[in-house]
Amino acid sequence: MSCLWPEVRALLPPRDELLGLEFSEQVEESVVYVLRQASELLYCGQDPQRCSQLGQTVLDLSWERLNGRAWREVDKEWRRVYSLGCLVKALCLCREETDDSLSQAIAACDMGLLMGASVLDNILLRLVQVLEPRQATGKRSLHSAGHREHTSTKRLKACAGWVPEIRAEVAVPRVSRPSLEHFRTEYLVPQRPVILENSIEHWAALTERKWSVEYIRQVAGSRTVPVELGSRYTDEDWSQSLMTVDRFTADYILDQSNERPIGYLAQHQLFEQIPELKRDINIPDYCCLGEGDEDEITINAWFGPAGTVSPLHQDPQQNFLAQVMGRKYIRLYSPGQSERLYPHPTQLLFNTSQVDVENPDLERFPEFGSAIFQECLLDPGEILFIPIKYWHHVRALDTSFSVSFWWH
Ligand SMILES: O=C(O)CCC(=O)C(=O)O
Repeated sequence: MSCLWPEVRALLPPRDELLGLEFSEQVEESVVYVLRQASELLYCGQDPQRCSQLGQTVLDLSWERLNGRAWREVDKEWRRVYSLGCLVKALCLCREETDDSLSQAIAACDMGLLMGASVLDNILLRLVQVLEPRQATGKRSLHSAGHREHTSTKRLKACAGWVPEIRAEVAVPRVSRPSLEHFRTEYLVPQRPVILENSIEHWAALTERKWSVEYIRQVAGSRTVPVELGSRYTDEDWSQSLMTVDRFTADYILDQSNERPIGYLAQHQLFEQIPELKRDINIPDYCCLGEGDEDEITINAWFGPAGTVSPLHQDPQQNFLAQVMGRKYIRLYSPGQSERLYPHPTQLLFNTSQVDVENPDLERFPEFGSAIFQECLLDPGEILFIPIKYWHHVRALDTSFSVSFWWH
């Protein structure tokens, strides 16, 4: 294969002065100085080791700023600095051109994409797109997926294989490819949940590039993503960790042992980070009935093994939950039932019920027994419409990939 560096170099501005290393006074001059030194070395190609050290210094300093306060309070300038540090690191690794250094360079880009701000016309994403095809896919075997570092002790629940029977009286209604008007008047305006059948069967994710664990590994195996560890986010030992998709699938999905822990790739940035997956799905046409613009729609990925649970909670937007792989069991309660659902009293979890829907403690939560609900099994190719603030509890019955669209 041809030498990598010229291809990588072509992504960069022709001269280092064009890197845009000007920042507001939020960023200390000393950090900018280190960044400038690193970029000079990068452009003249001298002393790669020193360049890499300087890049690491920028990363360490900006990482502190990113993590020292609540996420929304982090200044965007520091996120730019972090992304540029990731860029320097990735570029130094590209010079080495070994399999290992390429994986590390992709990981550095992903860290910038996840934690930083977009710089230089999304250069980190463009760089990944150059590096990805260079990776020897065959070498990314399950064994190289990395060792386990997780600390979660939650194991797969013994109820694997459980498929609930849905009684007709409580089943969510189904409709096959309704017209926009029919959906609007019958479901959107009265805010009634419904399963839309035959509405996404044309998606590439369900046809020519049919999603499977193997396919996801092929497309995204070397990418670093955040994974939720533990059975549900309300549990005390629940945590989050960053790992490659290869490692996630190896340790949390493909591992057949009883010791397999629970991990969930539940992410709203995945499709921005990995456009190769986004091209396989489409925004449902019904979203045009909302008031917001298309670019205001949040697209979330939910990829995990059988047994992942999203505990009963509500969201402030309309939701189309589209099932691509595997089945899910979903229980729904209207916002009118809120008092019987015992939302957590804390600000952080006020949108989440304290009740474990599948094993309710009726002594602590007596009203829950009389709450009215609907439920369904969602199959691949189906979309569930969840109106604004409708409470939903979701359990994956199989290895599952769902895509949800939050819109208004
Ligand atoms: O699929 C899941 O586990 C949860 C989906 C969800 O909560 C949502 O789309 O808002």
